Amino acid sequence: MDFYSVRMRANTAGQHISGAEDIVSANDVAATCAALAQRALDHPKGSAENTTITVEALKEEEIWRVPQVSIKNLEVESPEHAHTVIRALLRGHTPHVERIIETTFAVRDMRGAMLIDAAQAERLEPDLQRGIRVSHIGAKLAFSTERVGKNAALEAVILASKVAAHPDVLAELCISDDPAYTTGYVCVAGTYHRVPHIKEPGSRAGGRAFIIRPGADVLALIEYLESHPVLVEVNSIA
Ligand code: PML
Ligand code: MG
Repeated sequence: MDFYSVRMRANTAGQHISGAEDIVSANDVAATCAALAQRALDHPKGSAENTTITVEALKEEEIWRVPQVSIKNLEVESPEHAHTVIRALLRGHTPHVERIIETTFAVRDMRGAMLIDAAQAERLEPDLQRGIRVSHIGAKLAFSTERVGKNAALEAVILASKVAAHPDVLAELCISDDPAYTTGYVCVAGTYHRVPHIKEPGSRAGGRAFIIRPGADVLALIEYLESHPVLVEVNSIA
């Protein structure tokens, strides 16, 4: 069967509005393009002025299939409590937990994620403002026509599953940059820990940090995250 990576990016006057993608079979390309185009028009940040949709043929044998991470919903009462929980989850993977948490809360408006070396807490992305954009990812059901609406949690689980499948990624910490979305997550050892109240409502803080195994081949990792096609076998996001 032929598969295609279908990716949408939308902006207004150069400001990023929306981005989404899937990997689908030839029969679903047209419907996926239509759904993604509509999504850019209906975005709560305002109808996008410019939408670009890319359709790229993939070789079936180059697509990796990875399992979905399992999900654990944590009971967290406040941002202070969230900090304690994040610290406990990341301890054991890096001696620089505090610095990594601080950095992840400090960044603003990055398009992609930070790569942070676990041993030194140094940033490894070639472009520190852009970061690394995880792409060429799909789950067949995620952005199908029945699911035109944005589902932040489902999309985050799919992205985290691609990231976690790489052996050089030890952990991921994510705080949504959406001021109204106050649930974040820590993904470690194949489990996506949902962390409610990770920040105060209205806060513009937010970014993603991937904590990287010391000695990793960073260029190969970036190539995997940005360009290697991965289909996530989604089972449940409950
Ligand atoms: C984002 O805004 O891209 C991050 C969304 C985090 C979703 C966390 C969850 O609800 O599971
Ligand atoms: Mg976002």
